[in-house]
Amino acid sequence: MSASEFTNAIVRLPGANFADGLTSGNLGKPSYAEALAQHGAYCSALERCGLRVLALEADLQHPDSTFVEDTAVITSRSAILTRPGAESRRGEVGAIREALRPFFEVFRQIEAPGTLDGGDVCDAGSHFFIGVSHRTNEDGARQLAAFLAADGFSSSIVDVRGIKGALHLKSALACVGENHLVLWDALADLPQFRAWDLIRVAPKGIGIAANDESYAANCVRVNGSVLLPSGRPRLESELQRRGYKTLCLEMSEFEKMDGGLSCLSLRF
Ligand code: CIR
Repeated sequence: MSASEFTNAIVRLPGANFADGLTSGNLGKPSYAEALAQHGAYCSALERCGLRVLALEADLQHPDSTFVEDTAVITSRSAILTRPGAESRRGEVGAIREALRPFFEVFRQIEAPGTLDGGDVCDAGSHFFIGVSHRTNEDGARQLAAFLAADGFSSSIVDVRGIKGALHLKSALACVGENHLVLWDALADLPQFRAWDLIRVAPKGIGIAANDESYAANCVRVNGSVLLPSGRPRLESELQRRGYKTLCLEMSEFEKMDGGLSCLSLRF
């Protein structure tokens, strides 16, 4: 079950050079004005869920820095600073450490040769799933598992390197609480998820959603609500059917840069 009672969030405004960040997609160039508007709506949604939102200024040195989630893993006991897999993103971490300083006493750091992106870490309550991806390597995953174990959390590794389209584990997996995982079909048969109730997001839908809803696997439980990208009615109704309150957000400009809902904030 996900520990989803949060009081704070840290976000960073997208910069005017946001479109210069890393992307593998072919969805076109994002509009800065629309990204700002979508980011504003995202922050308002977090506030509506009861969070105090600390919004950091845009960092033009790092066009991907609005995706703050990749720079730290937060547990109830400590803040673990990452060493992002993309070299262009490593300089984002220092400022996040400063922003987190007032909130945490215990800081840990992933060290070379380990690499780890927060997008590869799925907090499922007392257990964490750690993705090994093209960003997070085995050494980074092992370092994180050791830090988590020291704090009393179990973890398991999920290798997503062979899963097409999965930049990170959380591109394809979310824990929404009450023993429910939202995940891509491609992960559904793995033994790591056997004890969980699975809500599958298939690449191609049927009926009311014939479109590809896979982007919505990156949804986020925030206190009483599940935030998900708008335009994915099949997942939305699957969540509602199980009693979840849903809140849909327009995320098109972040999707163009391979970013999902979870990566726009650190929640604690
Ligand atoms: C990157 O490629 O690093 C950014 N353009 C997107 C990062 C998205 N992060 C995430 O989903 N946790």
